[in-house]
Amino acid sequence: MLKKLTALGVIGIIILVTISLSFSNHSIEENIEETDLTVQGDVIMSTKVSRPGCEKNDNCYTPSLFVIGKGNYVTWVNEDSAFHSVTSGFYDAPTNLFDSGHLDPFESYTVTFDETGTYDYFCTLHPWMKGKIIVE
Ligand SMILES: [Cu+2]
Repeated sequence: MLKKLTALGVIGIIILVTISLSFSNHSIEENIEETDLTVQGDVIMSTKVSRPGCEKNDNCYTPSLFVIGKGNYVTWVNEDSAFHSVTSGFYDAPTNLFDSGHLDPFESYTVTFDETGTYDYFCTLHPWMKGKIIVE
């Protein structure tokens, strides 16, 4: 009887340890996934660009001019605390080639450029925000 109880106890402990280990493994995996999801942006919308002024230093989008090869992509990351957009064309003349819509803080947006050319873009919320992609 005592042996049976001891055996049951040992089995119980093994089960508990297995369960707790699987939980801790799970949380470690989640942390790694979150780290992997941190997007490295090519072009950043940095803090305070939602107020006029950044256009004087041409850094509303950083860098405001970005050159890539044909077939490559550009990722924008909104590192500001305000909404911004990445919209092709100019504020008074959008070209409808791409439009991120309103990007939340720390949201990213990626566009692949398959054709060479110069692509101007702007922010629909802040007319002074302008940038340019050159695809070679
Ligand atoms: Cu903006």
